[in-house]
Amino acid sequence: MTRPSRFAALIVALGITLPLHAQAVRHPLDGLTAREHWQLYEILQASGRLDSTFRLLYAGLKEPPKSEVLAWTLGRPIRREALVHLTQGKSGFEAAIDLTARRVTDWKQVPARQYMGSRAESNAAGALALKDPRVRAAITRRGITDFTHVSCGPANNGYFDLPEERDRRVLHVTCSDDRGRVAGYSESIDGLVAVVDLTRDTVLRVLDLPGGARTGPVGDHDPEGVGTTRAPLNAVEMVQPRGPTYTLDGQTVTWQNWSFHFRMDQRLGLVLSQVRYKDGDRQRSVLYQASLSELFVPYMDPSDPWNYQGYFDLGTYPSIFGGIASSLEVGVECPRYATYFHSIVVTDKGRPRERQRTSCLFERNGGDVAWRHTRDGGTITEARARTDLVLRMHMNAGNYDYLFDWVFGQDGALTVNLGATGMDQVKPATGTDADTRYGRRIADKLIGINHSHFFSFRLDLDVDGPSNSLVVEKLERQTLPADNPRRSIWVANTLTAQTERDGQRHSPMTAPELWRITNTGVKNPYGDPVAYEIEGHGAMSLLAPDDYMQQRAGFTNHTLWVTPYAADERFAAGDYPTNSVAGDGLPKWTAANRAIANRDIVAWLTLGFHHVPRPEDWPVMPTAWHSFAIRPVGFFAKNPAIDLPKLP
Ligand SMILES: [Cu+2]
Repeated sequence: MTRPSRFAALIVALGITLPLHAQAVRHPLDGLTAREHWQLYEILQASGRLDSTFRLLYAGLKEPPKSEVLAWTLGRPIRREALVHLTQGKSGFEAAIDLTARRVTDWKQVPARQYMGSRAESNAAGALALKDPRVRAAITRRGITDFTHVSCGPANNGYFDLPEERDRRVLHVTCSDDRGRVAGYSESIDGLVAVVDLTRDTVLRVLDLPGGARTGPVGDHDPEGVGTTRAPLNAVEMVQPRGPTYTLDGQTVTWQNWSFHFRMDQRLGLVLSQVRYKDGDRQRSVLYQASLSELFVPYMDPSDPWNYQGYFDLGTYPSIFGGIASSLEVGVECPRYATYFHSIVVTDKGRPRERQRTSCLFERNGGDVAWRHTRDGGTITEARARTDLVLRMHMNAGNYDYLFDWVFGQDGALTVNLGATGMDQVKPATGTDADTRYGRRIADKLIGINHSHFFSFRLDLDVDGPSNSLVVEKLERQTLPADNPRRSIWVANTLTAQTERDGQRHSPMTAPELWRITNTGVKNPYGDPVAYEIEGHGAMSLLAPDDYMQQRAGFTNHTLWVTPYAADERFAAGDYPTNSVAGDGLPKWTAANRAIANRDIVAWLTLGFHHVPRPEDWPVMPTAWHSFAIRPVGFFAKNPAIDLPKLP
């Protein structure tokens, strides 16, 4: 190993930033470069399909076929294609573009009400509501006479397949008053909803609920308004004076025995591909690909507009958020010595816009132990310090902020830590018992509404190759014969999932299960098939099966799903979850109950949690962590971290 120069060390100590999009394409799964964004724009324009009303909502890499990527080696030609979502007039479209052949290869209309959201649409819906005399009268009745700072916008993308909604873009719009505010969300004008049909540019109805009186200022979210801050700590800082131990080749990272490729997608965020582990002389495949697939947040208040609030954040908001990844603050959200990566998002007329520092990569030694043992009566301790490699992204999803850490361990485990912070959605208190039926008092005159968060992670595990199976180990009680002093033990009963229905799993506390993705064609030294286990904070919906909102987020029916690999099955709630019909995505694909044993399979993990807000969640929530991991099970012959060196 060569020691980095003093100059290199200095650069690293201060943190470096790399614009992913300015680099030449080096790998078939690299994200679109800025130049490629302009290419797709030119190709779309030349196709004659655009009129002056077009608005691009998403542009990203259309991945080459998996077989092609697996067969690709450095120096061979790279197929480059793009996928674009756009609106034009009152319709949404999805286009596939071959950047090399310079032509549009696919152009299809998105179901009329299901295209992604855009700021322009939100503004249009808000403007329609705000000029409606019924809305203005209702606002005036609440004592607001200065409309200068009143604004309206869609609160949700709920859809119940009601006659007024079918084939129409119908949004429930609420209004707020920004007057006197410094930061954060404006005061909601409670009990007032305009149901807007953007297909016909009309306000269908105005709901002005009794008791929906203005209840006064709701407090601010300006951190400066918090008052005095406590004395700062003496500095505690991680440093890595000799620079990182990982190497970067384009967007491919090599660290310890791990290697992987990553890119930033405007809709999915971080997409990790070709995750491998070097085991002696062998480069062993663990994952072909892993990423978030969808995020769903349903609220639990029966009154309009709350009953419409069920957010599919990835499917609806990539354009409104300007890409789901937000900029990271150096030294606060990642260590100063991290490598920071810029990425780009498409703006509505096709121009690529750089978002700075949307991901970061760093090694972390948090003072933790990889393994230790004390023997000989405590006189001899063998211990090794643990270092992780962290790839991080923060997502700003309106009021919420989510942190995603992909953590590579020296023990062969890959852990995803998911932090939820940001702000609760609130409504003004009424002072009646109803306040705490659907939420909790979390600040003066404020109710935080109950809700759930569900994340679907798409995990295309290829454990020592694509041909894998799901093996379920059910931990079950075994009663023992009378001649044994014990009455019972538990045993792991093994089931190999044959079809998708076998692959739909839950793991309640009372009937725990372990889920292993195994390769029966590759045995470890002890004669057992190699495997990686998926374990984590699974959660399931508490909603009724005939609740339409639940049916639109059918991926929350199960903690684990396993499907045969299909290139066009990427989004757990369907390609177009905005105002979608029931059952799209995983429930639809798995209805055929396809075979999943000994073939290329994809695991879908639903991570989730239910949230009853508390005063400590206001004005900004402390970060709450949930996680899952994939861990080797018989993949290695022994603890792969046993060779960690002693610190000098
Ligand atoms: Cu929450």
